[in-house]
Amino acid sequence: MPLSRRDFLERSAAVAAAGFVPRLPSSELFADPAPAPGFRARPCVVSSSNGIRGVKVAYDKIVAGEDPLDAVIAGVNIQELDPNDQSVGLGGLPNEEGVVQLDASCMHGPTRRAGSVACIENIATPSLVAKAVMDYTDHVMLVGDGARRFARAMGFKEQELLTEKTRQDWMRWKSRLNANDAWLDHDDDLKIKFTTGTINMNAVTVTGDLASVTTTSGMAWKVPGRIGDSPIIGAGQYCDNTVGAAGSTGRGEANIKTCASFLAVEFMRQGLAPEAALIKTLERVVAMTEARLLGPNGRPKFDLEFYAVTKDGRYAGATLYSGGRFAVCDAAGARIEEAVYLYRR
Ligand code: SD4
Repeated sequence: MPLSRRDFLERSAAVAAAGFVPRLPSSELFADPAPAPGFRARPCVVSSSNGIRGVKVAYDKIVAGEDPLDAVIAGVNIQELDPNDQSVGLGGLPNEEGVVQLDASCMHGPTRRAGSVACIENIATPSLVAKAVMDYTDHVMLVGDGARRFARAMGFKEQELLTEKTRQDWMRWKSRLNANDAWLDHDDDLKIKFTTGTINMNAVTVTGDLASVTTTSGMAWKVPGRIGDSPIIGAGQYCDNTVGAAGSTGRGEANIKTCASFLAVEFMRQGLAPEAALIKTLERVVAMTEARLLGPNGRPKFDLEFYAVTKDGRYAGATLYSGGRFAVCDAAGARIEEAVYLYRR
């Protein structure tokens, strides 16, 4: 005979009062196997292809015994401070009002901590500000003016991040927006119409300690205040010291909806190789894509890239469309490799 709700509640209360309700502490529910004694990983750093200089810097640091998060942040700082990389930090493409607004986040596997800043202005290295949020506050995420003021308090120097080149690109974009507005069109070709860029970098040390970081100027010409996936823990990057780390570049709006870096790490936790984990993650992204962003063949009109490393040092890069590349550095040196993909272009 089925139990009425009242009977059920009464019985449950009696069982609970008698102390018989089976309960597992969450640490046991989610326990991951501890590495075997003598465990050794293959140290490795993996990143988006613009990190080809940075992966070497980060790799040299982790094999010298430095902390994996300090190592990957040093790796991405190269791009953040390079005025010619128009996808991050100094020289990053601005929002529609010509203001550079940056996003970054990081995770430190061994201590299970995370930090993030979003929509921060005037600070060239938001990855370091994200780490400062992690190191010096009880918070995980600071945005906008609060993030900038925090950075100042931590000793970061403010500077204009719009370079002459990005200012001109922005003005060209603006003048071409509408043939009937008051801006005269330039004669020169507009090379940059709508671009994305970003750097994500993940590392594993010889002892299997992991870290991840993502930093970006986001989508060029975005609506002021727009925040992408890069500063969202679990979207722009994610790291679990028992499993691996993953991060992303590309259309952030697609990534946010699937918490895709978290998902990729969870697929690796289930035992999938990094390539398979990233492909399954891309399939989820496609399944969650709204109709207006699908072409007639049912495939997304945007691209999205993922990078992952496992606790034992296996790695992968994956893209929606063929032709994607990523950077890696391990004992064999720094190099660019072809990413696995979901669709042939
Ligand atoms: C964003 N994911 O803000 C970033 C942009 C990017 O390659 O990665 N572009 O959505």
